[in-house]
Amino acid sequence: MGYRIVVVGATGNVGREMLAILAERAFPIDEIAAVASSRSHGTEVELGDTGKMLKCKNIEHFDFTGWDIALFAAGSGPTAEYAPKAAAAGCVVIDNSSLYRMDPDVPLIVPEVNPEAIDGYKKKNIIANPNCSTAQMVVALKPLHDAARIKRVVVSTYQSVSGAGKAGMDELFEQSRAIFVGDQVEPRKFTKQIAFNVIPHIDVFLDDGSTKEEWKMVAETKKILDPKIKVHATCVRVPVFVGHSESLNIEFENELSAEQAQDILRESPGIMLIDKREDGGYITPVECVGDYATYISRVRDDSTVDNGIALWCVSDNLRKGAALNAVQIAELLGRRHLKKG
Ligand code: 11C
Repeated sequence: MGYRIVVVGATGNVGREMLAILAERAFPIDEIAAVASSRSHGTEVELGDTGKMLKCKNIEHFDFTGWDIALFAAGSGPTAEYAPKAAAAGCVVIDNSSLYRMDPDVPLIVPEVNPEAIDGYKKKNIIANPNCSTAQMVVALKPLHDAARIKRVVVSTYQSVSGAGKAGMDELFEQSRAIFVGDQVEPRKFTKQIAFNVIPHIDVFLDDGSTKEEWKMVAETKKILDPKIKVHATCVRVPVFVGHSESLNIEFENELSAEQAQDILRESPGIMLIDKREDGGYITPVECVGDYATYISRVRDDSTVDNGIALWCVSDNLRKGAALNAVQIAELLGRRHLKKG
């Protein structure tokens, strides 16, 4: 016996990955519904590469009664309208938007990091999925925090355009083509030219000069891992289609050498250590596309602080940063609370 699953936002980048990952991981499904906005009503999406086509239902008329779990990848606006209706109908919502992440009554879960926090989901029947750049970072930080207590993290991100949705991917493609053929480049989705450039700005600016993306990395890390950890983030958009990269400097309360950190990371859940200290002995974003792992490379001592290391962390932002983490939450929910069969 399996679950009745709804994917909301099934035609978007993340919704399609959710369908792919449910199929890849053979999630026990009795029935699945692809749901989207009225614009996409009737559009067909495939359940991974199973050949099974799903005709999108219109969210405005969808009744969540009797469905077990809804994976929402619909953005904050539609989520605000429909997630409470789904939750009230008894369907557990796993939401990829930022809407509920900091709600004290909604657990914010990365299964490798804080699985036990899922037990609080019944207050609202909603579980939040973190921002992609936070998810991969906390997977890397968790085993190191357990070993030596992290005091402070300084992170710079190199985030792919798929984080900004299909429009971001189209803009990188179109601008690259335009530059090759000598056409004018017009920024639309991004504030400046993204092709052959980098932009130190993701999401809106806040009063202190940081951006909301940077704030999310700080606030979400505290909620998921430990409120005592200090994080300073600089988030940068780079001309990469899929895969977010991060450069981390981590300061610990206790001693931890780069070599000890490598040994810990090699054995930790969700992590692949590729760190050969030679030409090409590290991971780049194009190599992580379609994978589940958070890859770690370039682990080295940071001699500017008493107990510090630096490392490079890369993951598929549409997978561990979004769809995979959501499906892993559904699996965890099934194991701990919604047992079937
Ligand atoms: C980006 N991290 O790369 C963003 C996308 O809060 O879920 C995801 C935004 C979020 O643009």
